[in-house]
Amino acid sequence: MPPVLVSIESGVLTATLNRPEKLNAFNSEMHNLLREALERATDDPGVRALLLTGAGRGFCAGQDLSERDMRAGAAPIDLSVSLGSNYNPLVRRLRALPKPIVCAVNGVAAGAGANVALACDIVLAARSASFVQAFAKIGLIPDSGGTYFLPHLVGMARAMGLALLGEHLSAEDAERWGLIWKAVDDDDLLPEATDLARAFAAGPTRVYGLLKKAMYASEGNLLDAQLDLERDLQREAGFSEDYREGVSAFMQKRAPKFKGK
Ligand code: LHQ
Repeated sequence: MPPVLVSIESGVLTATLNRPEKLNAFNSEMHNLLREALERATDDPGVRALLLTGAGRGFCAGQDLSERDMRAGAAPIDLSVSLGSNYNPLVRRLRALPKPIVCAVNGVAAGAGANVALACDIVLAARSASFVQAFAKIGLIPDSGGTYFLPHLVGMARAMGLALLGEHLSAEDAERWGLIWKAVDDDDLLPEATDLARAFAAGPTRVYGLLKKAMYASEGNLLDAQLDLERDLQREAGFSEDYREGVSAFMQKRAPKFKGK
């Protein structure tokens, strides 16, 4: 079985990390297939939303630790190569994808696996799932955006605790802390995440892309720059067919039929 399963239905591209015996830890083939899936999600106009999840009892355990020779005397490994060629492009791609990304965290999300989930736009997690910044436990610092996402999402005190202690944070606490959108009952996770992704795929998806751009740009902008950006992106939204349709549907008291244009 390929380490990433891809299917497209109702405008949603679902990418399922699929190395369940290793809790879907990343190897290079998984990176390659996920990159291809994200490229397809970006380029295919029939894809209007993305759903990312994992097969089996885990979401993703980060880097496959069994791939590296850590014996005494083995050549030291330059981890910046793997971050530069795989993890950083993945996080950048997720953030820049001009379509909404729903992440359904079906089980434990550890190391880079946790931070890849946090790079998605809306994170739902099964109540039995947990988030673990496992890095310090193996002598590393959080990567794949961890040192950025955590302080932004939950504040420095909690970010530091999560990173230094590497303890499991339950899905419910993750919701309570504002790390994720929602914790749901295990059996409801995939149906709820799929419904959400399908609703996005039937929504004004081009405008969602602009919304993502504005929202994420705010993390590096002061209010003045953000107001200018909103003005420019709203101009673009205002020229969209979906804006015309949204207002017409509202005035005619009917459901809008958005095309993502
Ligand atoms: C695994 C893994 C795994 C291989 C579970 N690899 N087999 C980026 C760039 C460059 C370099 C370095 O790093 C990075 C980013 C990173 O992601 S570094 C952080 C890597 N991840 C971790 O440190 C997490 C390691 N895993 C765990 O701590 C636990 O497995 C968690 C907490 C995820 C789950 O614990 P359990 O539910 O108790 O499951 P388990 O430990 O029994 O794992 C089940 C199997 O999966 C087991 O194999 P086995 O053959 O014994 O059944 C594990 O060896 C395997 N597995 N994670 N990352």
